[in-house]
Order: sequence, then C-alpha cells, then structure tokens
Amino acid sequence: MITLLDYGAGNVRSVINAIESLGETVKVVTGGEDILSAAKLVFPGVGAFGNMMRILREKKYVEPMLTYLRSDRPFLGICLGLQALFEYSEEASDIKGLGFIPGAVKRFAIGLSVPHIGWNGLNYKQPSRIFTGLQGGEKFYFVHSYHVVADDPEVILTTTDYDCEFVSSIQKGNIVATQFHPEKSGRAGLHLLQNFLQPPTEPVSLVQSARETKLAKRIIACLDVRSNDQGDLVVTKGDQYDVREDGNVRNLGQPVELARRYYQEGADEITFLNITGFRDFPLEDMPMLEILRQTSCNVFVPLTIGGGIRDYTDKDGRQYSALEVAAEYFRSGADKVSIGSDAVLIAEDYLKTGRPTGRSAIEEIARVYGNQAVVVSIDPRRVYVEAPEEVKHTVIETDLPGPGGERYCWYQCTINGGREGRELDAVTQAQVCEKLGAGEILLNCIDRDGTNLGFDLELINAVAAAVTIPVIASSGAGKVEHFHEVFTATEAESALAAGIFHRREIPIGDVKNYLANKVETRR
Ligand code: 1PR
Repeated sequence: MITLLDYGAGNVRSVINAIESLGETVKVVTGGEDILSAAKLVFPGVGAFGNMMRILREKKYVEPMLTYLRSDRPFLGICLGLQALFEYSEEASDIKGLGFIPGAVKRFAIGLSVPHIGWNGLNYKQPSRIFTGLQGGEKFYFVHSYHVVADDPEVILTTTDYDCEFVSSIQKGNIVATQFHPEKSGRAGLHLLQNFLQPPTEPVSLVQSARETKLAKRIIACLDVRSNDQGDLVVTKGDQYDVREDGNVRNLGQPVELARRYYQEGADEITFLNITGFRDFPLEDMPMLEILRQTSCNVFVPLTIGGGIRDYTDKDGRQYSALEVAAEYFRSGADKVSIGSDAVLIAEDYLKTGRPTGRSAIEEIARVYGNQAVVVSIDPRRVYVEAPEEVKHTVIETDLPGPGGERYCWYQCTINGGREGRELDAVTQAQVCEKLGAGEILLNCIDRDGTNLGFDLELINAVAAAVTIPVIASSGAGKVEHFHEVFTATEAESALAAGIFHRREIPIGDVKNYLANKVETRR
C-alpha cells in the first residue's frame, strides 16, 4: 500500500494510475495521521510553490511530513514535491518550504525558453536502487521554471543540462525526489517508479556520459474531438478547419483508442482539442472528461486538453469560472489545459488598458497550477497587405506572395474554431499571453491545417522570436522531412500533427527514425 499526498492541485490522477498500473494500491492522505502512519509516501507536487506550502500549512501537514521525513521511511517527491523539501523558493520568497534539505529553489536564469518543458536526460552522480534496469541514456519528462540548488553536494543524485547544469533529483537515505515526472516519462518512468515501490536490494551505478544531456524536440499527436451528427464523440480532422465531408463530420477513430496507439508508437505528448467547446459547456460534456480519465489509465506521457476553457453561466444561472473548468480537467488526468478563443478576448481586454486584471483565465489557472499548465492555442490566418503601414499589426515580409503579388502579410487571430477573425495579430497575442502567465504557445495555422504542405515557417519564426516560452508548431505536416525542416529552420520546441497520424500515412516511429542523428528526440 502506497500513501499519496494530494493537496488538491494538479494532476495526481496520473501518479495514482501509474502506481496502480504497477500492481500497487494507493491510499490518499485525508489527514496528518495518514502521513504519520504511512509505510511509503509519494508526494507529487504540481503548480505553484507558494500555493502548495500555504495549503500544506492550512491542512496541518507540515509537522507530520517533517516527522515522516526524519524517520527515513521511503519517500518519493515529484516536481514541487522535490522543491517543497528545500528552505525557500524564489517563486514565493516570503513563504517557507519544509527546510528538510538545506538549499533553495531558484528560477532558471538562462538564454533558453523557460519553462524547461520536455524530455531530457540525466547525469548520474551516485549509485541508487531506483536506477536498477535503466541503461543510462533514457530521457524523462520535465516541466518547470524553477530548480533546486542544494547546499550539500552529497544529496545530489542526478543533474541535467539546460543551458546550465541543474539538480534533477536528490537522495538522502530513503528520501528520493525528482524534478522530472516518472509518471509522465513512459516506460523509463514506470521502471523508476517500480524500483521505488519494490526496491531491488543493491544500488546501481550508471556510467556518467561525457556529453551534456539534451532536451529532445517533441512530437505531439493531436486529436480534434467533437460529436458527430449521430451524437458519438469522434476524432475528426478538418481541411483548413472544415471537418465535414459530403455534409458529415469526418470520423477518423475513437479518441481513447487512438491516444493509446500514439502512446505505444512513441508520441511524446498527446493533445485533445474539444473543437466545439466554444459553444458547449465542457462540464456538461462529460464524455470529454471520461476520455481523459480512461486515457490517463494507460497513457503515461503528458496530456493536454483544450476547448471551452472559459467562464460560463449554465441554464440555471450558476456561474463557473474557467479555473473550475480547468480544475475538473486536471482532476480527470490532464497535465495542461489549452485556451483558444478566450485567450484572444483576454488579450484584447489587456491591450485596451495595458494592465492585467489578475482575474483572467490565464492568470488564475497559472497562479494555482503554475504557468507550465497553461497553453495558449492560437488559430491564425494569413492576411496579405501591400505595405506594412497599411495595418497597425505585426507585419512580416513573406517569401510566399499573396494572390495579388503582395509581399507582406500579418496573421489574424480567430476565435470559435476559425469562424470569426479579430483585430489582433498572432505575434501580439503570443506576447500578451506570455505576459499574463501562459507557459507555452500552441501555434496552429488555418491556411496550412490539413493541407500536408508543411508548417508555416514564417509564422513560427515570427512568433518564436517574440516570446521566450516554448512554441509548438502545428498544422500542415505531410511528410517526415517537414519535421526536420521545422526543427532546423525555426526555434519551435515541438511539432504537432494530426491528419498524417490518423490516416496512418506516417507512423510516429518513422518521424523519429528520420530525425535520428539529425535532431535530438526521445527514442
Ligand atoms: O477556442 O478555447 O474553445 O478551443 C478550441 C480549440 O479547438 C482550439 O485549440 C482550436 O485550435 C481547436 N479547433 C477549433 N476548431 C477546429 C477545427 O479544426 N474546426 N481544430 C479546431 C484545430 C488544429 C490543430 C490540428 C493541426 C494539425 N485543430 O490542432 O490538429 O492543425 O493538423 P494537420 O497535421 O492535419 O495539418 P477554444
């Protein structure tokens, strides 16, 4: 029996699912006495440090946790569950951590995108039983803007390189904690969890590679989901957002099954977009939540869900905040939520005053669940102009002239599934959303969507140059070479595709094979 500490933020469902998939049972802590009586304690922290410590204090968990840790019984901290062990964090410097490990939590001060999101490797500094069965070259899933700095080098179990070498896990006696998420790290992560649940007897030393670890470029499979005319929830796919063929919604498969297939084929992440979420209320759309619950039982890579994340008033006048909608998704197994239409309206409001309200969906969700949990999805369309002065938007000079030979264009944001264009350009939208706390940009392109013509490199370059958060390139992948092109000609951190995977034109494995020795990926 594993005791799991859930303080109410983030996706603990995945950790429970991963542990249960390994044949263990999980008891969730409901009071301090559960911590004191635990034989093995897992603490998966997600979200923001200040919020986590405040809740741990309110629930009176701090003293029981310290008693547990001092007793040296097996403990596995994950992500914020690692950071909580330290004295304080720059994320909330007025709030004390547990102080079990001397040292602090600091924000990355580097030239690369922050958060550090994705699959990266480990430099092994000490032998440990949790490494049993690993080869040493495996990559694990990270998502964080802060990292721990330990005063005592003896506790450092592994480090990872990301423009600097940071501590990616610690070990002190039976206390182990990782910055990465074993429950989201596919087979390698499950292996490590298994070693914690049933520790092998001998510690294992892994050979330290001379090379730096490298963040992998991610390949993301995207499932656009909606009800068809018969009322079944299906994976569909549009051509430039038109998902109907001969009047019917295209049906390319069943969401849970497809997600499982992509996990097995090596997808680094899975994204579900409820493409009619703008007109339906997601909490009434229970099947979407059910899809997440079922998928997270056997898919152990990050899951993002988008569609309909906004404030909502139901037919009885009850108000729901976007934060409540997101919370329900996180509880059902999502790691990140993606906000599309509402993010455009939020940015428009911000631009009117130049001041954040502190109450937008982006800000509220980021405050509770952390910036890394908030993806902003942008659905832009090219608008050609004769000269940059014609519009007040961010205009680029294009190598792909318009129908009238125009050499300039801007990218117009749309809402409601591309149905309505707004007076806002994609570059400004990305910048405002970063300011408000978004952790990642999912950059679609209506012109390229479903065309197989390749990604819109000009769009991706314009947006990636304007923000410091990671950009996911989306729309237009038609052959393996397009992935190589997007990773070499732009700063995109990941590439998302839909049609080619659904139609089995190119398996994910072929994309990774093609990229081998050219671009760093997770194998
Ligand atoms: O506006 O917050 O409710 O979110 C709705 C979400 O649904 C947005 O993220 C929006 O991008 C998405 N969406 C809305 N309508 C459509 C549609 O297709 N009619 N899908 C839609 C957008 C874009 C990609 C797609 C790639 C790759 N899909 O995610 O999968 O373009 O396609 P490809 O590789 O086949 O070219 P809100």
